[in-house]
Amino acid sequence: MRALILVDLQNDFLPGGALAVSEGDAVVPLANALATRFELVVATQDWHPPRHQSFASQHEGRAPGELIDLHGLPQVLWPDHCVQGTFGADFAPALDLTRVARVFQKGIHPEVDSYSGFFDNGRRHDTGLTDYLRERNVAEVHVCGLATDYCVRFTALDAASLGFETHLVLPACRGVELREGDVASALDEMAAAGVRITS
Ligand code: VGL
Ligand code: ZN
Repeated sequence: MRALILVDLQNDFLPGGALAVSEGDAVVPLANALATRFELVVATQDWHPPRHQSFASQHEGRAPGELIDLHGLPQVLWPDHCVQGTFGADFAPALDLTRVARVFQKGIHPEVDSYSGFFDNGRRHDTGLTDYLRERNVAEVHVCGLATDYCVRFTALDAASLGFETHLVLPACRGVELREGDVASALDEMAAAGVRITS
């Protein structure tokens, strides 16, 4: 069985959102079209409590884009985004949710960020996605969404490390590109980990 994983297609990552990804909105129609070609479609949703520690606003004198140590893990500080229950955390209105069998929320623990749809960045909490896919005999996953250099990257890397044959649908991804080259190095890293990049 093959599954499609739609990563974080939420208002805050679209142009005009709190953590806008350039051309993020271009991904949505592609995701809708892809979804018709898979028997199983799941989505991840960045879903932070209001004072999540990945927010620069929670660290005196810090600005978005800065790197800190958060309980022993490197943490990029972000603008407040995808706060539970807000418009920014909602899925893009143009996303066809009728084909999404289940949503996996992440980033819910205030003290640790969670880029991957499988585990948090410290690999302490599991979203349940691994078991969900294994119970349905999924052997192959295709990943797309936002953002290529953060949540898409870590979701694909975890999928590959868990033994799923993992494909990245590159045209249906866009990156944050905090620093120039971040998307290119993310693609190199994924390819080196066995992720197949489809264009
Ligand atoms: C993401 C930064 C912070 C993402 C989520 O969806 O790629 N990036 N939270
Ligand atoms: Zn986040």
